[in-house]
Amino acid sequence: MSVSTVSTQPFEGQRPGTSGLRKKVDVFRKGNYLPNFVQSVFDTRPDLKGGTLVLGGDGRFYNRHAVQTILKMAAANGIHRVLVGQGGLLSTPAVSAIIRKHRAEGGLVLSASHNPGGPSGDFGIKFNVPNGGPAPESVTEAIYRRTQGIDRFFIDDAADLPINETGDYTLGAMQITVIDPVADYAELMEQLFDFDAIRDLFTSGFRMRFDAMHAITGPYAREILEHRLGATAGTVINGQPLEDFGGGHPDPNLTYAEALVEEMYSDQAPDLGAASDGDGDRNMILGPRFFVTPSDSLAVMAANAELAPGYAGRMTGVARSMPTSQAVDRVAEKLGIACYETPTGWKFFGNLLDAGRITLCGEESFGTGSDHVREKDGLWAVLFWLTIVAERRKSVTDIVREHWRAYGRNFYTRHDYEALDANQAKSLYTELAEKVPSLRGETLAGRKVVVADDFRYTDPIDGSQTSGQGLRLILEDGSRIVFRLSGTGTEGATLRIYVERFEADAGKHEQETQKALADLIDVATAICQLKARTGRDMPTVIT
Ligand code: VG1
Ligand code: CO
Repeated sequence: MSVSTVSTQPFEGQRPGTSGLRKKVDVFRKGNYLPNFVQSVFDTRPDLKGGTLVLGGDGRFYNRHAVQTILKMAAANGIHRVLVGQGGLLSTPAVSAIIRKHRAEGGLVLSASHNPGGPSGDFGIKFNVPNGGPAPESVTEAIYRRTQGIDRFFIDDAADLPINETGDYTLGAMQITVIDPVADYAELMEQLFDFDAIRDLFTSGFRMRFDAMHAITGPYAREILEHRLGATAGTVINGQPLEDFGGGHPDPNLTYAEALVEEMYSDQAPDLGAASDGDGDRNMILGPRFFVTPSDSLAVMAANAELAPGYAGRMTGVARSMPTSQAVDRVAEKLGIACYETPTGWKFFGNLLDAGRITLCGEESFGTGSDHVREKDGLWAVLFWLTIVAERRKSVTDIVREHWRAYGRNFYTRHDYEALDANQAKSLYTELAEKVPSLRGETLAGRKVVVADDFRYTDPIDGSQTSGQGLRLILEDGSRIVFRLSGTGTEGATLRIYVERFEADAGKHEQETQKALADLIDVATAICQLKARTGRDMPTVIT
């Protein structure tokens, strides 16, 4: 084998955001942009030398090229073994499961998740640590610091590796094992859920539609839902991973999962609709003409966890990201288990999961997961819902309505203003951050403001601190308005406004969400002077 040492120069802006380094494909294709970042990971993670690396991505444009480059760099950096998904494919939760099962020293996930793909879309790369989860900030910051001083990288001059068939190869002293992307993951799911019970549900005539959005979950969903669980062929739509996701935006929400939403709101709607995102860690759950908010989904799962074999009798606690609604808090209180509030991004759940403090966790952004891996997990959430339906034999809608009757309803919405001018958004946010503390004690929408701050978090396990995690206004009745700037976008800036209000009165649970929250939404947009500063008065996406 012949290893080259290639001299290089640092690029600006290689600091990972909420979830990895995400940029336009054009940026990744510039010179040594990708090798610089990968070498920075290898340089800051000495354990990888002589160790095992898991490698795969969501199949978007540039995935194949990046896999080849990383394999050759891994060999040149003395990695002992790489487990790579066939065709370079692996979902984010599968990477997490494989790192854990094979005790790997880390993994590289190639994905920009819910961001669009294709040559003019986005690409991304994320490093996961040995617990299977996204690297904590201390690690991403070390990688970032390294990118600022990098002056060389190592690469093997080999020809491209055959990754289309499973099997073992060597590249110099490094072993490459091309694995079936689905096998380990499917086996884990069989341990957590009663597949016989779900199979019976399908046999009884239960119909579902799963929209893989031409992203990574297609092969996983077909194998698990159609082959192992007996859902009828055609249950999975858009199941073929495509480099540009078929031109779509692989974000499973009411705006971008058009085909699914149209069917679920038609007279032919199946009993359950679900979708996942680019890299397979998000999920959306729908009943006929009924949308389950991700915050409610987490609460319903926690309340019904005893029905799933993998969770019965072992719920220690739950966690949610700060902007996620407080619906799950009510369940935790009733169950008498702990409930933690963390900053946005899955990396903040890692320590709590490792320490056994929590069993389930989730975010309002269509993410739910548990201690089975260290990432959120789209298909897992779907299997959890199928379990609840199979055991209770009730519709998705009835399950949620009954939940509201038992716990009260947390009306919740998120308004995203995407692709704002970056400078305008920054100045809006900076000035808002200055103004927020002064609102404490004021009256907004008829209620007194009791908390007005910028959310900061101290990790209860390792004491690490994180600040600047979102501006909060909490009113005396528990209602909340939260502002955040996205850390995953690649075009301009995205402002997210989260609004929540609790309603105990079951007679008022059927209100339309936007109406139920109208006064708080008006207050939120007025406080940040949205229209005057950005020219926008309509969100890009409402969830
Ligand atoms: C968004 C979500 C956040 C999620 C992150 C990664 O981040 O709000 O909850 O963890 O995406 O999800 P931001 O910074 O844009 O708000 V994924 O599916 O992109 O890995
Ligand atoms: Co994702």
